[in-house]
Amino acid sequence: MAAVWLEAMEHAVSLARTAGTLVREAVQRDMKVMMKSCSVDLVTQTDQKVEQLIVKSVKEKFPTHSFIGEESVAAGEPCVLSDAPTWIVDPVDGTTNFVHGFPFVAVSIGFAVNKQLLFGVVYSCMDDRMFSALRGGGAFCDHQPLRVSDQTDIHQSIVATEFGSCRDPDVVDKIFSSMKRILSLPVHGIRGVGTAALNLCLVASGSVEAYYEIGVHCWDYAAGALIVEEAGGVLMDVDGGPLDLMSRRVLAANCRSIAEQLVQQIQIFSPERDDADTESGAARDLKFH
Ligand code: LIP
Repeated sequence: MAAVWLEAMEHAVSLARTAGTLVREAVQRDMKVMMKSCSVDLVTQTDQKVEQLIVKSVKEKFPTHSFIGEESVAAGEPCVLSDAPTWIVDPVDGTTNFVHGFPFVAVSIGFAVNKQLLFGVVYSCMDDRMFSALRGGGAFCDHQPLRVSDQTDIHQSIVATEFGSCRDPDVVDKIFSSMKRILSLPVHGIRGVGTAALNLCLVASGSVEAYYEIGVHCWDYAAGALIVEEAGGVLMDVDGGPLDLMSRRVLAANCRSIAEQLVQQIQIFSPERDDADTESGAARDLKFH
């Protein structure tokens, strides 16, 4: 691995810790909550402040690198994954949790070159845990190696998923229908902590066997996806095809057979791709409430 990528990863770990401290401090205070695409898609000044801090620092240290950030895209920046070294950042993953003081919030930093993820860093702010993975170098939580569960029987598994932030009735029906089918397999349980990044870290840690979601964004799952892969897990699209970072669909599991059985149960839908139309990001109004 080139020294410059290792340097970038070290910088990402340090930035995630600094950002996470800001997030943890902000939870205690009053916050101004704004809406993005709809009334349940929230953003706060902390999301914006933390992203600005990360962008500024990355641009100073690695001026030639590209950047995809949740709040930059919301403000109209393009969401394009080119071959350039690209930082893919969610400053506050679990914004709804953050707003409500529900204690699962993460800073997520993925890094790709030639469209391939090279490292992922997920800092769990509320319990001060640093998850990281470097391609080919394994996955770790606070320097302890991570390994996915060795369970191969889906009936003895926990599956993580989320309701997401789309309230279109057809989408809500599909989400419930998938959950009902999976629950009835049966599985031991369905869980979700409200952040894609931490759900993926739960797969990597062996606490749940799988996680899937449709409607998330690349900044929610880029870093966690590599952490799962490096912990020995498998990644795919919810339709069983290869994972696509721009498709807004992710399925991660401890083993291929559990992933493939979930594919049979998931009701597919296709949100607009992250790279479909950068105009839609620019057109988003932020509404205060
Ligand atoms: C969140 C994701 C979560 C999803 C939410 C939201 P945010 O990201 O991590 O998995 O269910 O709808 O997209 O907006 O908190 O960064």
